[in-house]
This record gives sequence, C-alpha cells and structure tokens, in this order.
Amino acid sequence: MVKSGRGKSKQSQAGHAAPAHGGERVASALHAYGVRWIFTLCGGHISPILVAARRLGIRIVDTRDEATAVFAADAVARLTGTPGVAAVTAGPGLTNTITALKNAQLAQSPVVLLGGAAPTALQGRGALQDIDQRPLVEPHVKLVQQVRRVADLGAAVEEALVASLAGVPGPTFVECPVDLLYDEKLIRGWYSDAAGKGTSIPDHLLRWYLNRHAEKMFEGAARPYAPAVRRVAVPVAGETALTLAAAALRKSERPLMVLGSQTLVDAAHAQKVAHAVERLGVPVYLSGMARGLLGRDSPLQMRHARRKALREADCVLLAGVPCDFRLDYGKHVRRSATLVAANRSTKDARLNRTASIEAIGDAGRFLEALARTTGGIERPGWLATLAERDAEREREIDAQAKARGVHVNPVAFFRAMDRAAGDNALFVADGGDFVATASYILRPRGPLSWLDPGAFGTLGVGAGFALGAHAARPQAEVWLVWGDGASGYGLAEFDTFARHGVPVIAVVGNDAGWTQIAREQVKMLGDDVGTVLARTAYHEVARGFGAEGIEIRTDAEVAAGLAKARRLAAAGRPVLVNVWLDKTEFREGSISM
Ligand SMILES: Cc1ncc(C[n+]2csc(CCOP(=O)(O)OP(=O)(O)O)c2C)c(N)n1
Ligand SMILES: [Mg+2]
Repeated sequence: MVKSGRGKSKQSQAGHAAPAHGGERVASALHAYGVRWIFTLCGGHISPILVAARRLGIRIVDTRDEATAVFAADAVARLTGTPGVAAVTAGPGLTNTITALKNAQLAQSPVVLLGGAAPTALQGRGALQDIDQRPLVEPHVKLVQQVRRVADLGAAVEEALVASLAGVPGPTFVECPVDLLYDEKLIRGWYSDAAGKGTSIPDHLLRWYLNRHAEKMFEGAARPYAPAVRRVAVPVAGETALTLAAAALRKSERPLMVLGSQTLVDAAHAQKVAHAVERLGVPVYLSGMARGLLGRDSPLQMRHARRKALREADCVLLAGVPCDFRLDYGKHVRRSATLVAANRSTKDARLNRTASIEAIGDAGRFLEALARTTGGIERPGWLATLAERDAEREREIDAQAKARGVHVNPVAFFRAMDRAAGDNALFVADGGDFVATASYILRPRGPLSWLDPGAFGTLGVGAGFALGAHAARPQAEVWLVWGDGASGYGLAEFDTFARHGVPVIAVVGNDAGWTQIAREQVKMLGDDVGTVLARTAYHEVARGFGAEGIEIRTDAEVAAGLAKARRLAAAGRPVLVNVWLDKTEFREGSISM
C-alpha cells in the first residue's frame, strides 16, 4: 500500500514477465500500490485497464456517471489514506469528471484519475472523442502524465500515485492513449491497415512514418515490468514551531483548537491524533473529516457558538484549517490572540491572516508532538464556560425538536436518526439546509465517520461518496443525508447500489425545494423562481432501480421507518427513505449561496 510514512520499499510480486499489453502495466502498478477498487464508467479506450485490473483482484465498480466514479474514489482516499482511483474514457468521459476533480482538489484528497485518449498517431486529426485533454485537466490536478510509450505506463501510474499523496495531497491524472493499452500485434495490425497497400510515394512515406511511430511506442515493451513501491514521507513541522507553540499553549488562559480535514490525511493515524487531542485537554471544534474524531460525547468537543469562543480565546491552534470563509477570512479569531497555524500548505497557513506561529507540516503529527511536549493544558473554568454554552444551545435544539406541524420536523428527525443509527454508522452529507441541520445534530460515532464535500460546497457528491464509503468500510452502516434537490444528481446510482449490493440508507429530506437558496432569495428578492421542486416519490424511483423505498410523512412514522431501513440495510439492501419535511426556522438567518 502507498501510505504516508508507512510500509517498506519493496518490489511487487506481480509483473516479473513482460506484460501482454499496456493495460496490464497500469493494473500491476495499481495493484502493487495497494489499490483495491477502480470506480469507472466504461469506454473502449480503457477496456484493457479494467479487464487486467479485475484479473489482479481489483474490484471494478461501474457507475452511471463519471462524476460519481471520481466522488467515490475521493471518499476511498479520505477514508483509507490510500489513493482513490477512477478510470474514465476519453473526451466526454473526462469532461464529466471536472466538478468532482475540482472538489477533490479543494478537499486536498489524493485521487488518481486514469483517462483514455485517442490513438497517438491520430491525435489532433479528428479522431473519435479526441480533444486536447491537458488544458482541460491541468488546472485541477497536481500532476498530468501524458504517456507516449508503452514501457512508460507503469512508472507514470506509480508517479501519479506517489504525487497524489506527497506534501499537500490532491488529484493527479494519467492519460493513457488507447494504442498503448492493447497488445502490440493488434496495434501494429491497426497501423498497417491504416497505412494501406498503395504504391505511390506518399503511401510509402505514410507506411514508413507509421512503422517508425509504432517502433517508438513499443520500444522497451518486451522488457519485464516490476513496480517498485515507494514510501511517501510525511512532512513534519520544525522543532522551533513546536517549542513556540508549546510555550504559547502553556501560557494561555483560554486556549482553543479547531481541527479540519487535513489533520486526518494520514487516515491510519486517526486514533493517535484523537489520543493526542484528549491528552492536550484543550477545548476543540471539529470540522470536515475531523468530525467524530473524539467519538460521540467527548467533554472537550464543542459543537456550537464557535465564533464566540474564537473571539474569546487567547491562543488558537488551527490544525489543517485555513482562514477561509468558514472563519470569516480569519476575522473570527481575536486580533490579540496567539494564532498557531499547523498546515501542510504554506499558502493555507497564511491565507488572509499571518499566524503568530507557523507549523508547516502534517497537522496530525504536529498535534501528536505537541501532546508529547506539553502533556495536559487543562483550564477547567474556561472549559466549563464553553460547555455550559454548548449545553444551553442543545436545550434550545431540544425545544425546537418538540414543535409539531403537518409533516416531519427536521430537527426532531435528526434527533431520532442520531438515536437510531448504529455505533458503526458513517454519515455522508449532500444537500443544503437539510444537511446543515444534520451537521448540528447528528453526532458522528468515531474518527472518519463523516463525509461532506468540503470547501467547494458541491451538491451531488452524495451517491459517489456513499459508494466509496461502503467500499472502504464494508462493515459500516452508511447513511446518506440527502437534500431532495441534491439527490437528483445521483438518484440513478441506486442502480449501481442495487447491482453491486451496496446497502446504503439514503434519507431524502423532501421539502419540495432548493430551500437553502429559496430562503434568502425570497426574502431579498421577493421571488422563489427557480427554487421550487415537487414532493416527488423518490422512494419509488429507488424501487424502480431494484432497491427498497420507504416513505415517511409524519413525525409519528419516523422511528419505525428508520428501524425498518436499518433492518433492510443489515440484510444487504440499499434503501431510500423519502421524508416529507415541514418548513422550520432552524436555519433562519444563516447566509447561504
Ligand atoms: C453543484 C451545485 N449547484 C448549485 C449549488 C447551490 N446550492 C447550494 S444549496 C442549494 C439547495 C440545495 O437543495 P436541497 O439539496 O434540496 O437541500 P435543502 O436546502 O432544500 O435542504 C443549492 C442549489 C451548489 N452548492 N452546488
Ligand atoms: Mg430541498
């Protein structure tokens, strides 16, 4: 496996003979690096990769949209710390991935995208699905590999895997032209047919040219290929930053930490990071992939009134969290506070605000080192103040959960779902207000049990994330919290869930609208144009794809409906629960785009 800082360099067992074709080279590189799934939507350009990968025991999960394939690869990457891999065909297959690729880039997720391409000799000459792919993909990835020789395919894939994980993780792209993937005899046959049998000088020239082209393409392809698995070093912040941060924390009277997704880039270290945070004893807010890090009920974790706490804290440690819109571009943190920015990215550490102490390196490792250096930094009075404020807000939420209308109260619904979901639950969030409400109320059970799109705020990640989550954690009870609007992007993946036996419980918050947008638009502009949906029977759509569908229209039906959904999922069935929501004031006043 290619895992940050783990595993020894070793030669893989597979691939000591010359591979029969380029697809086998790609597959054996992936296999050697511990890749266990390829998410895909097929195309002739990539068939040899899929077939060869399956022969090596890599699971091929075919989806109904290339974006889903990349979202699924993204989820695998985040949950395992091993690169997630998607393979798509040339041209439109690739263009369909761009949103998901951008989402992975902004989430700093190590995704490797394999793309087909037109035959090398025909590129730029009007071949099927032939476009210039580099300029399309380049702005969204760390590395583009355009392979031109069969012998280079394996190394290109290895490079893409390593680069996706190194430093600040992110997606990479390997373009594999179709004529590099099939076996040499077949390709030479294509080229010789293309050259024809003419006797004119141009005919001779064309034959000479194509023959020389094939020679170059297959140069070295007869030699054996054995991938060499490289270890990716975890970047570690310097000692000075550690000493300064330790001193600042010790001196602090009101210390506070905010942990973001980047803290858990090295998924295998999640428990160690959790122990470090517990040992430090500093009150903490968890966001993104860090949600759930301390389990359901840690006394250190605060869920509410973050802005107020940040205003009051005299020392703030931002671990893997940039000062972007979520911290009001840094304004949430008090000017006079000592700000410690622990981040793999210098750019993120400096975004909008100059930190007092910069710790450039892995934020999780930094927390581990800090806990070893300082031991506990308990400030019981400060912790109690924050905890009381948190408890106060929880009581308000309880009061809101009591309100009864005609259909389901979303606040009460998530209280019920939080009680119903198992200890092995993993929550995927995709939607607007419905998801924002969930994020206040649902309590992720443990490390890496919450997935949301991240800073790109992309609607439509849900089905792919759920697919990837089940692959990475087959024992987990995967709950997809889905706005009715958001569900439209991925409903067809119920077909994928049914075919591959993926027992997702998708809970659709059916408020017949794009409510997060409608809320502001109506208030500010007096018109709901473009924001209204119908009370669609989404559960019946799921049934049409061969999955289970449950409809819940009133609060009274919630507990039984959720229990039934869990039973069906436990028996291996994907389920869609269509929940008719009442309007609520819960999200009133929050700004949403
Ligand atoms: C790809 C994409 N398109 C549009 C948006 C803008 N947007 C943000 S929230 C939202 C409404 C979501 O509606 P729904 O999923 O039904 O959740 P609700 O707010 O109704 O609970 C929209 C359209 C976006 N974030 N991403
Ligand atoms: Mg909605």
